[in-house]
Amino acid sequence: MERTATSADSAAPTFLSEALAGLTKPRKTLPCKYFYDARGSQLFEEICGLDEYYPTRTELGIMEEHVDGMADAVGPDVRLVELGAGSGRKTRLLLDALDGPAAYLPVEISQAALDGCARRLREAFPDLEVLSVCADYTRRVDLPRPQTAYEGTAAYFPGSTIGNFEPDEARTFLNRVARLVGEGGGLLIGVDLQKERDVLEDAYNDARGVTAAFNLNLLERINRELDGDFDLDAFHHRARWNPDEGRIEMHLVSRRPQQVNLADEAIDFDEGEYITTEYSYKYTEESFEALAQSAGFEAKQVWTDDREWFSVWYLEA
Ligand code: AVJ
Repeated sequence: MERTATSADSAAPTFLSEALAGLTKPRKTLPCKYFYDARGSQLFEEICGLDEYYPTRTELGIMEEHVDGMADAVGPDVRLVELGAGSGRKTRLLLDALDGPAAYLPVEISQAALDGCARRLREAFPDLEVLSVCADYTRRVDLPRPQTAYEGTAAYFPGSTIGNFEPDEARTFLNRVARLVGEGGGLLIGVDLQKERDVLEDAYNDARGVTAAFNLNLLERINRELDGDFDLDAFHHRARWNPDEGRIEMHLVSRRPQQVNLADEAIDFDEGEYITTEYSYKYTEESFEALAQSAGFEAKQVWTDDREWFSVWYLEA
């Protein structure tokens, strides 16, 4: 069975409106969700395999060691909603361990990524009901009802993508998820932890420059899709740890004074002026538990690796 539900929303902002809004602010920004076109998604997969980029392999290691405990926490016969469609490796581990999940519902804004995810999952779990939902999970999502009877709803949000939200947005988002899964529902979520500066900064400044290419691809995408005229050689990638805010900040720094045209706007850059393209917040166990609680979740269990570099949480609404 193949069905795709789409939450169309005519009031939704577009790439152009969001890019213009960000680039005309006194402190220029671009939303990190636009990193993930075909090339960006490919570069991100490459980042996940880099020596310096510890989060992916650390989270996978935690999953491999503790997935049975996670499956126990989630419980039997759930409707499993994944927020974002990844490469599917962690998801397959989880689905394998879960006791008779009733259905799997990937929620993903990119139709292509969604299709790829659904295809791989159907291949790996031919008996599982897979219901694709093409929607922006940061906004309201209506979930389709599986044909299979289910006990409750659990959400899965791996990869520390929660770190891309600022604290207020993270709280709003988690509260939305709490309402989505309903009282007694759960959220299994991967959260990157604070650690020494060098480890953090190396993870976002890899020696091969893959993260730099990933960051710069955002300008290439604006040129291609929005008819912008960014000179890619006139910007460089930078990532630094801000210990006061507890976040990695990714920037695209202008190498010289320049003007960039986008739609009918001329955007001026000073030398050294930068666009903030991503925040990646890192939590402590205490700060994440407090955040979860403030969003209407109770932290039921947390799993970490030996070095306590990454954490996976089971939260209950
Ligand atoms: C895993 C998507 C949250 O913040 O680490 C990787 C993306 N950015 N390298 C992260 C990312 C630069 C990322 N997320």
